Amino acid sequence: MPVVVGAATAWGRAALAVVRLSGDALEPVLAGFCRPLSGRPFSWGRVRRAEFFDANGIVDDGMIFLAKAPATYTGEHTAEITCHGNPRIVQRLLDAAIAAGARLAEPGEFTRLALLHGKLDLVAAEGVFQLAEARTDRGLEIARLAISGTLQADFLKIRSDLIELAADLEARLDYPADELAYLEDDVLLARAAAAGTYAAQIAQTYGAGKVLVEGARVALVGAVNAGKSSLFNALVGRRRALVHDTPGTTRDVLEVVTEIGDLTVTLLDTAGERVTDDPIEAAGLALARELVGEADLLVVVLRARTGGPDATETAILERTAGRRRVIAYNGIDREGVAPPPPGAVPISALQDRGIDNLKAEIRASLLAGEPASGERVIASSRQRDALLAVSQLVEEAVEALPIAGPAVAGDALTHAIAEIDALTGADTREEILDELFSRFCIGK
Ligand SMILES: Nc1nc2c(ncn2[C@@H]2O[C@H](COP(=O)(O)OP(=O)(O)OP(=O)(O)O)[C@@H](O)[C@H]2O)c(=O)[nH]1
Ligand SMILES: [Mg+2]
Repeated sequence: MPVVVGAATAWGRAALAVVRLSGDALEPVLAGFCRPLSGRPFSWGRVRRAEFFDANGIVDDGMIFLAKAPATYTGEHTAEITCHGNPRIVQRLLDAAIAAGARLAEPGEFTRLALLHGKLDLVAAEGVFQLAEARTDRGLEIARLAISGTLQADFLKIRSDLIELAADLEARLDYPADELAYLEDDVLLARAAAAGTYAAQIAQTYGAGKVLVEGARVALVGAVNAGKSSLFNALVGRRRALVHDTPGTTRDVLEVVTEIGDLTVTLLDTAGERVTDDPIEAAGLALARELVGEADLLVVVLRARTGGPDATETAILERTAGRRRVIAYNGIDREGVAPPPPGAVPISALQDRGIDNLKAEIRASLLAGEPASGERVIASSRQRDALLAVSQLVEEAVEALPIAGPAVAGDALTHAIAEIDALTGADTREEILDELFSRFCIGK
């Protein structure tokens, strides 16, 4: 394997930075740009002070730690260089390592090597990614569930349950009942259903898990003049969006990252809805619809009035009924307005009233389905999709057994097991890995 090199720390100014190398032919590469300050040669398992150089002379001095394969993160020989935290220094060290025979690591390549050498399973590798991403303490806990092997063990338990049931079905086809004792149908069905239900239960935690790890995208939507931009400013805590009593003020989509409780939220302000002949406004509405489609939660802003919602608002409420949403009834400071419709949160963006209530609703809605601390939560859409497929296939097996018989039911279970193998990495197809590791930073 060639030696790969990457910056393991973020690209910026800091006290220190770390450059990492991995590969079996590590020593000749190091000799090309590092030398020990003590004069004694580098040795495995030791931290040494060192000087780093390139063709133009000394670049920096720092520490170097050499670890011998296979007891390393990647399973290959590795070196970790700690230098001063200046991107120019890091760039020159990377270039010097490349000139000495290394290759620049791909995103996530160190973790991919670890996977390749059996140091990590696929679920734990995702945990490594989540650990760097996590925006909350619960997010860190979720990443630990993946890294520690707890999740993997659960997935393998579902797998072993299904293997047992599939084997039972298989045996029924090959051997008559008087030769072997089989599970009663209802016992087998109950066990299969339990495994499928458990898979579905874990899958359902994805929405909350993703929010806790990665944060959420929340879009403000509503008719023109509802007070979306005013609310946007109130939620962000500063005047960021233009507010005006002319309907159609907002055209472009505005995005600001803010905190709602302990959650990191990317808040989107969008153009208000109305029928329009103006091509720019229409383009703004089309852009809003596209970006709103990807949001984790909608805040539907209704304008408080003396009557109920108007036709545009009614259409928006109907269209968003299937989405995760919170309804804000804005402008309760206005004279003689009707009480809020059921479930809507009364607010005044102008007077900063009800905003904390609304934030609490947004947070609760984003975390709906979050199990108690310590229980299984996932934050990977890949895991969610696989678990949903497992539960679906198990359901098919359960339905098939009494009608179509053990061959068809067994076939569905075999497919479910294959899904779990893809999930845990027993089946490490290249495209799964490419998809996964493309999301990593280089040097991880
Ligand atoms: N009385 C009162 N007026 C408000 C409140 N919120 C917003 N307004 C006023 O309503 C008008 C429209 O507010 P915006 O925040 O620009 O509304 P918008 O929904 O962003 O409008 P568009 O961008 O045109 O879709 C402005 O004159 C605001 O000052 C409120 O809570 N109470
Ligand atoms: Mg606006």
